[in-house]
Amino acid sequence: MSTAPETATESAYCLICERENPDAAVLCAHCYAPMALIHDAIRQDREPCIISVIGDSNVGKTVYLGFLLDMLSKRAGDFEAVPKGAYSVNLQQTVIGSLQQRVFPPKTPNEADQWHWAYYQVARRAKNAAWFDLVMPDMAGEALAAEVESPKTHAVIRSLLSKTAGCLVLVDAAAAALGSSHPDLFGLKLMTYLDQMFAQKRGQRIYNPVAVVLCKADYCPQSFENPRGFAQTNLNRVWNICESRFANVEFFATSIIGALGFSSDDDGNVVPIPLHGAPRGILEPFEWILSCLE
Ligand SMILES: Nc1nc2c(ncn2[C@@H]2O[C@H](COP(=O)(O)OP(=O)(O)O)[C@@H](O)[C@H]2O)c(=O)[nH]1
Ligand SMILES: [Mg+2]
Ligand SMILES: [Zn+2]
Repeated sequence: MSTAPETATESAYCLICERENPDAAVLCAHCYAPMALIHDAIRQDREPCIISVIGDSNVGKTVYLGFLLDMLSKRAGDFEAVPKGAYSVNLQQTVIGSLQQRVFPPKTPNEADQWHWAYYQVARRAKNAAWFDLVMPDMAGEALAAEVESPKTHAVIRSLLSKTAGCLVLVDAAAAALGSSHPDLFGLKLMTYLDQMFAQKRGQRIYNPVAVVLCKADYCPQSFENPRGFAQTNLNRVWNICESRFANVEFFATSIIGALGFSSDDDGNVVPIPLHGAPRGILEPFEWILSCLE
């Protein structure tokens, strides 16, 4: 954990990129991460415990995060969640607001300064329960893809993941079920990248909890019954690297849509219309990660 040197009473060091910022800054001027992460952890005298969400472009990260945050802030599953700053509520608002209008939320921009860094402090509603820092930069998949292809293009992603205690890896189960090898191959790249980031000693398996989340499971309901079996069949490369390198991995199916309709936009492209929201399997991966870290 980075702490400010004794002399610097008027500056603080960003937890993610470790660069200096004025003490009063709300967002880091360099990587736009929430500065409350460092201030609150120091004030509460505890180590930050970061959980992050990653996945390819278009797998459903924004939608998933929006629903997870909304459920947490409504105290679902006996959690207590405190949003830190208006920017944390924005993501949730965009997602829930869009779906009420029966459209999917707009795509996340690629520039780091337009990412939604959502920061929630989460704890179970029990006496003396530990607090967790749910820090989720709703990053564009392209940025992640660029970093995974050639490490250090997006240093922020690297430093975030190196400080991450647990990770949710989202994969497009609908595309995988249709026979596309892309979700499996991209997932394999992500897992390889995580393997390098988390490795303590060469050859040792990774103990950080990793939840592989099978998104858009409404397209392939069989994944709800048996997520592990689904992954082994349709995401075999991911399954294999998990078996050989990750000691703490679990598979979950997720969907936020009860029924889809289809329409076409002005250019004649088919666009899916979410007719009604029916979130399923949203909290489970998150709960599982917490139970591993507690
Ligand atoms: N059927 C279905 N489609 C989804 C679901 N979640 C996301 N999608 C689709 O995936 C697209 C991309 O979602 P988004 O969250 O923006 O992906 P991101 O690029 O990973 O942030 C949406 O526009 C929807 O068309 C889901 O649970 N079910
Ligand atoms: Mg997005
Ligand atoms: Zn920073």
